[in-house]
Amino acid sequence: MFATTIYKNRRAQLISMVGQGVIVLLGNDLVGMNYLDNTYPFRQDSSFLYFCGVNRPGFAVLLDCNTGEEFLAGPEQTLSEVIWSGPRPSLAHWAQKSGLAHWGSFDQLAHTLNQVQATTRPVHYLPPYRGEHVLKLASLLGLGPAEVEKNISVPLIKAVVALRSVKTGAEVHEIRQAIALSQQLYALLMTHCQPGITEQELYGRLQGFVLAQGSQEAFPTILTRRGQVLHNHTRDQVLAQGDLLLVDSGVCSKGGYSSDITRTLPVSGTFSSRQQDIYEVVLAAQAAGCAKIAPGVPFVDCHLAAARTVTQGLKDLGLMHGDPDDAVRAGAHALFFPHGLGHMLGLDTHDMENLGEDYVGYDQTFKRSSQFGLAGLRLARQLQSGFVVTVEPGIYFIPALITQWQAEKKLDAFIHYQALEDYMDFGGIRIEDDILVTEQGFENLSHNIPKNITELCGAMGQRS
Ligand SMILES: [Mn+2]
Repeated sequence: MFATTIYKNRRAQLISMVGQGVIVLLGNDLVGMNYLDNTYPFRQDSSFLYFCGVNRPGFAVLLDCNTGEEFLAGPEQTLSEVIWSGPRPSLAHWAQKSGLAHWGSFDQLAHTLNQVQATTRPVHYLPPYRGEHVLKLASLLGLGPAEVEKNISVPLIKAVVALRSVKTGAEVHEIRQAIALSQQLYALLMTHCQPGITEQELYGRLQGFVLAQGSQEAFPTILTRRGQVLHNHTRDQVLAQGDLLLVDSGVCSKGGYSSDITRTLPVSGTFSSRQQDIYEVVLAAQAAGCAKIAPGVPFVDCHLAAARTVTQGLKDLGLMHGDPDDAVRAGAHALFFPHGLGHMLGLDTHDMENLGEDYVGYDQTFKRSSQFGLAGLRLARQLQSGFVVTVEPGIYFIPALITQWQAEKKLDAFIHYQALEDYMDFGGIRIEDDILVTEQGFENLSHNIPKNITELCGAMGQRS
């Protein structure tokens, strides 16, 4: 947990931004896998963690924007729980740690909410992303589940996004801690990635490391020789000479902040010349996307700079043709780079995505495009100092997509379909780093994780 004053200040800002009514923030509960006592690993709701710091299941907080009163609702441990789970800190302990003056039961919380509902004062809550949250809100507010979804508070969403988007030094420190673990993790993977090992065994080594460090995966790891499947979670392949292994993974810091790193490794220890050509284009696209990063720059411009570099690079290799600017405007690069350049990073890997991607990444100035590829861009709006974003271009050869576009002769003024026939078994390459936006421009927080070809192959050359 951070110092108590940090949580008090965050809540005071939130209360003043929302202005009137009451705010309810729900923490997460334990969720049963196949019966109630057999639970998934606990993960606290990130907004609750941000404003209260309590990393335990079963809590909620009520903030009164008119009076400034704050109330923590949560469980008091029963004797049976002490017997089965051991003694835990009390509700009063958590309230004090978090700087909350009042605490009590959910019944008291419901009673206060009912009193507010009898007036014209609004009750603000965030979009529930778990069924349990919908039911809890429905019960607390006397609403049906469908009404709960309809009455989410846009002013609260906007205030939370404004606060959580800009990371303080203490938050950036947490992200650096997560990245430091990722750095060790990739060093380990580079040591063990070799022909004959299975994806599953490498993943087991990854998980073993993460658990031994007392950390958690920040999201389900992608570890695959079929990198063209963007979110491939199967791990049933054996790595072979000449394969590329794409690993997109993140871990949590002690405070719950995330890293999000992708590296693409040559299983043989060196790239073939064809792999090296494509790899260099992705690397150049990442550099082009990063080079633009500074406060005031719309992130969509970084995305388009990377897309243009992908296009120019593929043109130089004879896979695209025509004017690169026209090609990017038409969206031709999206055949190879069908996703956005990156997203916000913080307590969540896709930070605050549960609040609505358009509230996080777009605003009145930047509306989401409907063009294939650009439509997947999670962050378009102007960057601010203190944002942490990922920059993760890729080039993929997706046979199903190429085949369909080719059949439609789609954008064939820009795409050399015949030359692509040799690339149907290429796979995919993505390179991802975590970038802090600074007053001067940017800092690559994960620059120590090898990615240029000499460093990467050097690190893989150390294999036992
Ligand atoms: Mn990412």
